[in-house]
Amino acid sequence: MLESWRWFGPSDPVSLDDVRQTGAQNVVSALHDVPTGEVWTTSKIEHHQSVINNIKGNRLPLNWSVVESIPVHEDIKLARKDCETYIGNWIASMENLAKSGIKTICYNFMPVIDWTRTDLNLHLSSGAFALGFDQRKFSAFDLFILRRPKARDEYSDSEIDEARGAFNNMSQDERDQLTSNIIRGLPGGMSENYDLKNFSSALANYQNISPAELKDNLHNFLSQVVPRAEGAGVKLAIHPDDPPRKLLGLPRIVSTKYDLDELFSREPNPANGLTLCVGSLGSRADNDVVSMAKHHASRTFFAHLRAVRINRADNKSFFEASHLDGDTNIIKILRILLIEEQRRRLDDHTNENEIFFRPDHGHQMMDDMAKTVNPGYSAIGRLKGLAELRGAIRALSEEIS
Ligand code: DNO
Repeated sequence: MLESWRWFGPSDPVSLDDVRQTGAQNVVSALHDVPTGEVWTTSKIEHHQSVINNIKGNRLPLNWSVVESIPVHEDIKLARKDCETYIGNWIASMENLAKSGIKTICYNFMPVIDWTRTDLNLHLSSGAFALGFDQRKFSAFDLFILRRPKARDEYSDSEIDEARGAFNNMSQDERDQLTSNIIRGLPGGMSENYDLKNFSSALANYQNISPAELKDNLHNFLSQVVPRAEGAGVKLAIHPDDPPRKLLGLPRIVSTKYDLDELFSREPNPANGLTLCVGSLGSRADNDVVSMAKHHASRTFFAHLRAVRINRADNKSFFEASHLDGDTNIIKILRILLIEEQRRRLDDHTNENEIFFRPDHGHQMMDDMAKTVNPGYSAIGRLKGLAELRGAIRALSEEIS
C-alpha cells in the first residue's frame, strides 16, 4: 500500500517539507484555485506538479500521485443544459492530468454540500480536539437557522423538540460557527462559498430531483467519462457521501452497499472505481464497512483510513475517533486491501496496481492546538494516524506474504 498525504497547496499550513518528514512520498492534491467547471490546463497542472517535485539538496522526492478532487459542476448533477460542456471540461482536465502522469482521480457526486460536520473542536478525554457531527445541532441549523421550507415534514415532533433545545443552548457565535461550517464548507470541500440566501436557492434546485434521477445524472456523466478514463489509463475513484445519508432534503446516492453495487453494475468498466473512505461509510450505522470493502476490493484505487464512533442513542451523531479505535475494524480493512494487492500482483505480474492510502483527518493535538489549522488536516494528528497505520500494515504484510 502506498502512503500518501493530502496537501492543499502553497497556502497549506503543513508544508511540503513537513510532508517529507512524515515518510509519505505520494502527495494528494488539487488545483483549488481553478473555478469549478473550468478546464485544468496542462500548464497549471505542470506548475503545481513542479512545486511538489522541487527537491532541495538530497531530500526525498515527493510525487503528485492522486488528485482529490476534480470538482463536478452542479449543472452536471442537475442535468442542466450546459452539462455536456461541463462534462467535456471534466474529461479534458482528466486527460491533461493523465498526460502529466497523474492517473488516480478522486471525485464526488454530493449535491451542494461536501463533507459536513457540526463540531470542529470536540474535547476528547485525552485533551485533544476531534471533529464531530451532532444530529441535534444539524437539525437546529436546518429548522431554526436556515428555516428550510419542507424541513418540518422531515422530522418527528421529538426530533424538533431536541433541535429546539440545541438551538436555545447555542450562543450567537456558536450559531454563526455552525452555519459557517455547513454552508461555507470544510477544507477540500468541493462546494461553493454560499451565504444563507444563495444556499437556500442551491438546495431548492434539487427539490424535484429524486435519488433515482440523480443516479441517472451520475450515469450520464460516467457513461462519457469512464471510456475516456480507460483510454487514458486513469483510475476513477468516487468518494462516498459524508455522512452517507440524505441531508437538508438533498438526495445522496453513494451511501450504502446497494448504491455501490448499483453504481458498479451500471458502469462495470474496471476504470470505474472507489475511494474507500472508511470514516464516511462507517458513519452510517447499518453499513457493514468490512463487507463493503471486501465486496469492492477490486475497484478500490484509493483509501481514506480513519474511523468514527457512532452515538448509539440516535445512530446518527458521531465523532472521529483515533484511526484504529473507531467502530469499524481498520485492521480487517487493511488485511482486505493487502490481500487484494497480492491478488493484483499475481494477476498482473506488476506492482503497478498498489492502493494509495492516506491517514484521513487527525485530531488537533500537542503543538498544533495553538496553531491555525485546516480542520481535520493538522500535522501531528495525521502523523500519529499514519504511524499507527504504517505499523499495522508492516505487521499484516509479514503475516500475509
Ligand atoms: C474530506 C474529504 C472530502 C473529499 C471529497 C472528494 O475530508 O474526504 O472533502 O475530498 O468529498 O471529492
